[in-house]
Amino acid sequence: MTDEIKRPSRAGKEILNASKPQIERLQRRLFLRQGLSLGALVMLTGCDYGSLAENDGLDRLLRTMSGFNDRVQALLFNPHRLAPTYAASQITKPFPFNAFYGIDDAPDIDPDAWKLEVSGLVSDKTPWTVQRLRGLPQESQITRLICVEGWSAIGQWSGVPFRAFLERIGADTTAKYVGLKCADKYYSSIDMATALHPQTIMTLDFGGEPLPGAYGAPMRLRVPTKLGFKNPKYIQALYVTNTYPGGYWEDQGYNWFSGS
Ligand SMILES: Nc1nc2c(c(=O)[nH]1)N[C@H]1C(S)=C(S)[C@@H](COP(=O)(O)O)O[C@H]1N2
Ligand SMILES: [Mo]
Repeated sequence: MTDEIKRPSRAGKEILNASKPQIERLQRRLFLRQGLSLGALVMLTGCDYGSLAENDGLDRLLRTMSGFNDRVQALLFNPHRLAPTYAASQITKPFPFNAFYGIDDAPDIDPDAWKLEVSGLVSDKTPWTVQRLRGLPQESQITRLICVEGWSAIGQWSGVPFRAFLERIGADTTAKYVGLKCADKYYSSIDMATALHPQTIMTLDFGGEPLPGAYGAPMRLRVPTKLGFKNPKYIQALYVTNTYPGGYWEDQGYNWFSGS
């Protein structure tokens, strides 16, 4: 597989008419084999997720992209570029559940007893309750969650913009990473530029209702500029750090940046 992609060739302008299975294969290949994300591809080709889904030239693109890595992707990240948004009529129902286990084993957390621990490079380490988070300004988005396993789905998520929260707790926003720890032992981390991105939200509601158990209750991070696995559910603790925190899938070889 990697042998095919030694030679860089022309950029992704020539992409035409791919089918949905081809796109799904592309996502998987970019991600697992080349260490590249759909988001990076999107950045480099200048097309959005929507137009990508109607286009092709996958092998050529793979060759073009194969030399890039996390560092390059981080440099390419445009903190002002927004992920595409959708109409309410486009929301995917039923919305898929995904985790590294089956739905029956999803954590069942009492939102009234839940506390979010905050640590690392922040001045206020007071734990947060759902009620206190709901007291902060809320934002809503209809965006697409893209899973590396080859599916995507559109949903509506609302909650506290992560930037507002980080500012509120006196986070050192010059630090490199925000690490996130979940009740199911899942963990992930994002770069600070992505943490401060206007569409990165601490999600409390899904489809206008409190986040259901399957989708990460009581709080998950929604990061529409990144692939699904960088959207941790059931978050219990977060920390700001300059030490690379890794992640559940990231530590098994998935590309860490995985975003646009
Ligand atoms: N805590 C936790 N968060 C997680 C995961 C997980 O296994 N545990 N899986 C990730 C993956 S791979 C995807 S695609 C999305 C799926 O989110 P959904 O169940 O809302 O569709 O959650 C992400 N967040
Ligand atoms: Mo995923």
